[in-house]
Amino acid sequence: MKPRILVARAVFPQVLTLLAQHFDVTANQDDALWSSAELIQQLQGKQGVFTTGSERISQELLAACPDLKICANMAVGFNNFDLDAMTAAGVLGTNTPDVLTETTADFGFALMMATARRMAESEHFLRAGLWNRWRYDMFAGAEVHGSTLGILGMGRIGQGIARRGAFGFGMNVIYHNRSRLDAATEAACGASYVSKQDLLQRSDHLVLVLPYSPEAHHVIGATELAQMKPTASLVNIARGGIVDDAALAIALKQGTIAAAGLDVFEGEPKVHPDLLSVPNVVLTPHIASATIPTRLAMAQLAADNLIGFLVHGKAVTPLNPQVVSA
Ligand code: 8YV
Repeated sequence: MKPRILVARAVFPQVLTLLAQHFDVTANQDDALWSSAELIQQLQGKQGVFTTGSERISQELLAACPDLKICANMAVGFNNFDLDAMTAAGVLGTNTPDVLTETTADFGFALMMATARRMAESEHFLRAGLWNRWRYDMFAGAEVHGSTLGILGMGRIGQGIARRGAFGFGMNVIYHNRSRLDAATEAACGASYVSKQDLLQRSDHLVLVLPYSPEAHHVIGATELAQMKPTASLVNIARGGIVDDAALAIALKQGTIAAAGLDVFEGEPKVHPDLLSVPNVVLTPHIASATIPTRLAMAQLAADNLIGFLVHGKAVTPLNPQVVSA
């Protein structure tokens, strides 16, 4: 008998076809959004689940789904997993690193440029029929080339953004991270390590790429925003909750910083109403990894993790491999 799995959200049909070769698959191609009680119900008798960042795997869910052996997230971030509870319950978690690095770095850089050069704000002005003449300072933004790019969180995606800035745009790239990179990696991405305070004070464009954790909650709030340059822009492609969105809306209104670009939000898909009414912010709906080849590679890797583990006993990108060796 084939193992039974749940694919919790709509996914590329070819990935479902691949999964169906190995598993008895329950799919959700209508992309219904289930409550945790509904997810628990759908998971009864399932050994594996294909999740996205939107499905929370909690201790309660694990306790109610004793057959579950693996949760394969189609995301590099896994803050929707209670990984400690999964390890304690003997459930493997997997994510999708590497396949989205360059695509996400492209987007982070694009969002930084759109924010600095006021692309969304000026486009709205044009669409509203307000453009009736050229003016010397109309939507004058901040310089990108030659300016200082700050990166908070220097993992694979942060390094990709650093390379783009240093070698593509002649930017002075500084970063802060929990641990400093080795000299060769710093040189390969053209970045210098600074304290968090220096990063806040010196960046013309500050891009956040750190993973979410309770320690990272509101790492950028009113106090940090007050340390930034009034001409600076802030970009968050990491996770909602890393920035205090209410404090950011106030900072944007008051001119504490010049502009922001946000792809992730606290409590998304809800967006803080004050962010919707300030003009100097570019807002996108969590699409940093969204190209078809990359999303397909992510879905395929999540599927390979399910097949690798449930069929061959070895996942490709496990998060808590100690579960398997235990
Ligand atoms: C996903 C992401 O699209 O990989 C991540 O961590 O944030 C995005 O690439 C999103 O989490 C849906 O799974």
